[in-house]
Amino acid sequence: MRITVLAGGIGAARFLRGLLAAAPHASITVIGNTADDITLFGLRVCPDLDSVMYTLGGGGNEERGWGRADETARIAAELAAYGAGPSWFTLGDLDFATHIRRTQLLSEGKRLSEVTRALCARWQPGVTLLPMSDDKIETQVKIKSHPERTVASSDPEGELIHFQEWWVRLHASVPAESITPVGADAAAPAPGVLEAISGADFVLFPPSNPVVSIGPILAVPGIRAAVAAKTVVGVSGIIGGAPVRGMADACLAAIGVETSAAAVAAHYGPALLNGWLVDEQDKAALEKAQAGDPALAGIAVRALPLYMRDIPSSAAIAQAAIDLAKELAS
Ligand code: FO1
Repeated sequence: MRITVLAGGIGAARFLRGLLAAAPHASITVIGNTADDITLFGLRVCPDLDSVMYTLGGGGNEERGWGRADETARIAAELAAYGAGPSWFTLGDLDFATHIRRTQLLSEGKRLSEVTRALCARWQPGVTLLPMSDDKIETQVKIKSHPERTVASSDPEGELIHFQEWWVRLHASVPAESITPVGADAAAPAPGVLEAISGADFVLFPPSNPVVSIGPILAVPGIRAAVAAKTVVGVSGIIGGAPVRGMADACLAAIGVETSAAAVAAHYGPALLNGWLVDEQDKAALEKAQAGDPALAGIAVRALPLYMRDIPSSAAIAQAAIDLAKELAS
């Protein structure tokens, strides 16, 4: 069985751990979002790729879902003592080594896909991890005013900031006027990405953020069409009308989509999505689909417990996604 998964960070990493438990013999390719990537202290940081790599490789911080386990922050403290910022984004000491090695390989002329393969050679995540593109794509958020500046943006159109500044520094508390994966339209899928999609038995969307994780992957030319040609099953990251983790509601508001499992399925749309798993609290989505709601027409919706508390509960969700995909593909 060949499965291809489009992935953001924490939610995807936990789902993938369940998928590996549910389908230990499957060949799994993960296409990771790189639009969250940022250069700090001259080092290239790839949060979503690293969350997947560390979590599946057994070295991730379990509570936070990003960075390394047993981490310290002595380098960050030294940098702060030099007055070097930013101070709002903490890189741990062990994590720093990953970014140093990545940047070293990139500066030797290697592509991000090659560098990711080299880093995964150490972590052995049990999946093939591919960045969505080797080209630079950066999610930028347009905001009207910045609480840490005394004045609102002088540009009446608003101010563009890096996604991480909006997400981590501002905790998404300032409404986003727009969220754009800048550079996506001119980017190419990384080597192996389109082949992994076309060669898969089915494609899965984990409970990742539809706007800033799955959205940028689909925005890379060629990926959406390749995915749409396959059987696709998604897992809702919205449970009971709220994101399980993170601030996906602030992202959905920016694109005018309601924070509900049904609205996210309609946002992906029947042209892309064949099956959709929702939590038992969100049976409204199931009822809407059964009542023939045109926004959900053709999407098979199933309800089951969707909280990923541990590996067995994540594996049960992954197994339900596999079962639905097999049913829809037959
Ligand atoms: N998220 C935070 O909320 N605060 C941090 O200081 C922070 C540091 C960090 C360092 C490395 C890394 O790979 C991820 C990190 N994250 C941090 C998480 C991350 O920025 C976001 O959760 C994701 O980009 C959203 O998918």
